[in-house]
Amino acid sequence: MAIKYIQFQSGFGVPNPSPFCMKGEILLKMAGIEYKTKIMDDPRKAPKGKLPFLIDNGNEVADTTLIKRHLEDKYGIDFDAGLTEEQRAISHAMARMIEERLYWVTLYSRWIDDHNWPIIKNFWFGGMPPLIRNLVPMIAQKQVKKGLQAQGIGRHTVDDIYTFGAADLAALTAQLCEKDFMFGDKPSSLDAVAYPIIANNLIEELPGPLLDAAKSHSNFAPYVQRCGALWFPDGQH
Ligand SMILES: N[C@@H](CCC(=O)N[C@@H](CS)C(=O)NCC(=O)O)C(=O)O
Repeated sequence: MAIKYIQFQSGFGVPNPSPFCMKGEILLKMAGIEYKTKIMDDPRKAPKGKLPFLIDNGNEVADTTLIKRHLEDKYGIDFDAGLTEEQRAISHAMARMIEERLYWVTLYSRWIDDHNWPIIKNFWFGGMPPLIRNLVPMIAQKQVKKGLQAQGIGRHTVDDIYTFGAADLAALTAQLCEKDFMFGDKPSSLDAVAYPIIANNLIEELPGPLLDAAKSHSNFAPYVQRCGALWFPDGQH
């Protein structure tokens, strides 16, 4: 029985507007495991209130780090085969940087930024019945604000937040350098984390300091194209 992979809908010209949903799907593709995608709109219905998650033979695995571990343990995959211990350590640290900070700056740029919020609001909630079309996004935005405060990033000035994000993108452009993938000519687990966040920060429809920073790195656009051609040759899924 094929694995069921539950994630958000596509949009904004990227395979998924959620970098975590892209990551989980790329891991499945890298592992060469058959899966079927199911779209879920409301993450509150997910086992841990966040997407993505997968169901493998009745076993629910929620969180992309646990999905990665599940694929490694159950199917004997080593996403980082060929990397040295030092490279694995760098990969681990960079993945944490992306997921624990750059992701939050990206979230801020979408849900708090005055220009981008109406676009995001329309994307996620525009299809709702008129009576709740304004109420639900207001509640959801409040939740995101709370999350940004709890994580810590929301306590900084706008300038500092975007400067943190730009520094993370600068670290990624330096790591990628002239290589095809983060650690050479073969993709590894860091590409499953880096490509989604870079692609998501190159969305022209969502302008701002993060897009400017991402566009200033000339190796990003070809990298996104290369990874997209490899994992999402049809554009979306
Ligand atoms: N640590 C989780 C993070 C997943 C995550 O943050 N998903 C976001 C979408 S990118 C989500 O579902 N957010 C909904 C919410 O927080 O209510 C993972 O690695 O899967």
